[in-house]
Amino acid sequence: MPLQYNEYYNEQTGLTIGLKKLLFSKQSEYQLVEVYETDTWGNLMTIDGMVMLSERDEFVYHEMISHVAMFTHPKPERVLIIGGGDGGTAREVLKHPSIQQVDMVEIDKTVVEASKLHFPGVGDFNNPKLNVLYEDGIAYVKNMKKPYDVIIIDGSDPVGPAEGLFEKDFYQFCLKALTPEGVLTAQTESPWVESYYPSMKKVFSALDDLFPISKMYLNYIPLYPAGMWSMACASRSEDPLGDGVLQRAESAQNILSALSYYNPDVHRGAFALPNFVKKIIQ
Ligand code: SPD
Repeated sequence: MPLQYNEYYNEQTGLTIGLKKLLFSKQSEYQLVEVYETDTWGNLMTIDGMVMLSERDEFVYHEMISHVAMFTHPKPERVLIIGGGDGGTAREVLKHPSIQQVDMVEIDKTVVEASKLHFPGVGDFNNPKLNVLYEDGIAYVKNMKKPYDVIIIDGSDPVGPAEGLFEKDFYQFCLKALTPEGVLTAQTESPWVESYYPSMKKVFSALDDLFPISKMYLNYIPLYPAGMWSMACASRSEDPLGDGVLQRAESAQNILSALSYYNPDVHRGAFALPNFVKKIIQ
């Protein structure tokens, strides 16, 4: 086994992580799921050679994809997570006392298996409010029976099984699957990696057409390509930058005190976009 993990996002340019050993490797029906012990980042999960999470930096992604949506909705009770098999997003959502049910629809059981074995601090899989379904998320949203207050798209990159999560049809189904005050967040790749631009443009133009409110926001994840990561927040009525949203967040000290990245200032600031990023989705 090489002593380094390399993820190239442009020719020979990429990310290098020092490895200690390979802990898990399984080619599922859908993808290759691997877990390594690293020299700096704790355990690291990759899917088809792309970093999904490390123990040390996972809090950024999971807090930002969850709490922006959860505080934007006035009282989120039912949440749907598409993907999210490592359990980190569900863990954050379940911190909100208004929650009654979280349905996590993960296509690949192997991701959950790897997380339970090697990321014990990430998932909250024994929480009785969490219902894990091993199904295709796109088909699930299309045939949704009862609408959700929040939908979080915690998928992989736009290659392989996650490709459909960047298509307009999918977001049309999501819109229909949301309650009138419903809010959606999704991971939308790095603004520094040009090969992602077509997917980013597709998602933001779909959200813009379909939802009354849609915005990009940013966060900083050291192990994702180029470190700067974008997410989308689309909403049927609440503006994620509305006063009510930030007040709700301010007053939830019981949740905030246990977080490592998200706070109301970060929430507000995350929506400030550099000009080159605005241009990608204009
Ligand atoms: N290139 C990284 C994209 C990863 C998005 N999903 C990560 C899963 C974490 N729950």
